[in-house]
Amino acid sequence: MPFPIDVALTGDAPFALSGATVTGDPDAAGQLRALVRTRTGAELGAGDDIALTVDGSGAAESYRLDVSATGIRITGADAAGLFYGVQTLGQLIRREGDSWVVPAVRAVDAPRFAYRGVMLDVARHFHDVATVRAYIDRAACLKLNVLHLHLSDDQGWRLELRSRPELTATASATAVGGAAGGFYTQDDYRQIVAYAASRHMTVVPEFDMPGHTHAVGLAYPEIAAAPVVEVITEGSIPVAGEPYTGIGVGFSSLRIGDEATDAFVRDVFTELADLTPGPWLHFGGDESLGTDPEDFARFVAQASAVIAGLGKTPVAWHEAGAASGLAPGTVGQFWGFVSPTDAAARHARAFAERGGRLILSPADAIYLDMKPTADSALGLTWANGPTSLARAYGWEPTEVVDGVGEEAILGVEAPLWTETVATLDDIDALAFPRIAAAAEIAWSPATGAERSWESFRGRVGGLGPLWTNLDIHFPALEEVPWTT
Ligand code: TNX
Repeated sequence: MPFPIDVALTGDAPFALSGATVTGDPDAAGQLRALVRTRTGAELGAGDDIALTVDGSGAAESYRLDVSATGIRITGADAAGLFYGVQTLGQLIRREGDSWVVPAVRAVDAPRFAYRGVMLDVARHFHDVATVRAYIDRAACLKLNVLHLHLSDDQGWRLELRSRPELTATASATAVGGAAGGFYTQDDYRQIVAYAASRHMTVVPEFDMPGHTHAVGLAYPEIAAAPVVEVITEGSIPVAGEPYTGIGVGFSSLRIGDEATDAFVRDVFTELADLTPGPWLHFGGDESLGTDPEDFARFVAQASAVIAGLGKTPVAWHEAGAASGLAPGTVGQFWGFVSPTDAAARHARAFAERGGRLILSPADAIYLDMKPTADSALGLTWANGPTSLARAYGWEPTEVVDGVGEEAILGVEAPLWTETVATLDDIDALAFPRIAAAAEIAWSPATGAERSWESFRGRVGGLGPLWTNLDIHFPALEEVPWTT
């Protein structure tokens, strides 16, 4: 999981893990040792039963895996590919009587899409570095390679900036429902980025603008427009200058066309670019319902140009496609439904027409914050929820937006908004097992004998013991035949 391009049993006897040894790439060997220890309790010694190599040949992130009765070889095209081969091996470990074995298989594997993401909203509820690391581990073992961090919203600003210390000083203390807030120091953020890199994940940071900026107004009232409370359909009414702890959206906006706002945008993205080694910076652009459309277009042109000028690729939610001045090459993140409205499809296509590509996050399929079942205690339902695992699995990226085919698709991302999500257990309860559906859609070939709901649900069920060993508190959805 996700299913490989090609995998077959060889007919050989299985490889016995008891007393086995490992050699080769030290990072991958360390990761395999930890995985085997977690799964079986056994320690791999030093020696060449299991050989882990990077050989530089093949597609980016690809690997080959050969298991026979006498040894295991994993060869990655690059370090990421080797890491993914180790994850596949971890999933193959099983009990046979009293021992742990790996069935004799040969696999050849590479990803379909280069961008395979999860998003964590750390603004509605703050999630500390330990929680983010745990989420990175969960995503990486499913061969996901991007962590998008939603670092600012109406409820709080979550990253310390040297150029703008007022943001975290005045606008980070609270969260939805009056929960405690928090923020990442620059060291925290660097730690997250480095930890993600060690699991072959790139961090895509987002400061959401020009809407979703009520918190900015706590620090800089002069650049915040008055709240447009008429647009709120859910949650409490905001008051300018006071922290917002409700879950309403769309009411806030920066004041556009003001020199102080321009300076703010330049400062925050310049510092974010300095802190971020990855190629992408996300500037939001969603649900700016309280922003005049012409101002919105002006803002999108400006913010995307600032980011492009910093040598980064701008990313924005699909509404930003409405702006004719969008910087060429900006990546769009589509969050409409699997059958989109005309406007959502048109806005998404606009990115491709300007030389950018699309990240697909159809809300009624892979929004991890939708309730998985009607009786689930956590989650929202606005995106045609509850969203079953079957629905999360049953969509194809090239069939969502007319005119946006394989070439125009950068990848797939599963967002987890956190209005109802306060702890790692909450994250597990909503992300699992649907995160596996996102991973398979992002990684595996679109078609093949095992690309079916029946195969998928069986393979999800087979991961139950591994996820339990990894201390993932997944809900035992009735859609899945769980292996116990
Ligand atoms: C819509 S999707 C939002 C978020 C909310 C989410 C809740 C998107 C780009 N914006 O502000 O948190 O719905 O599901």
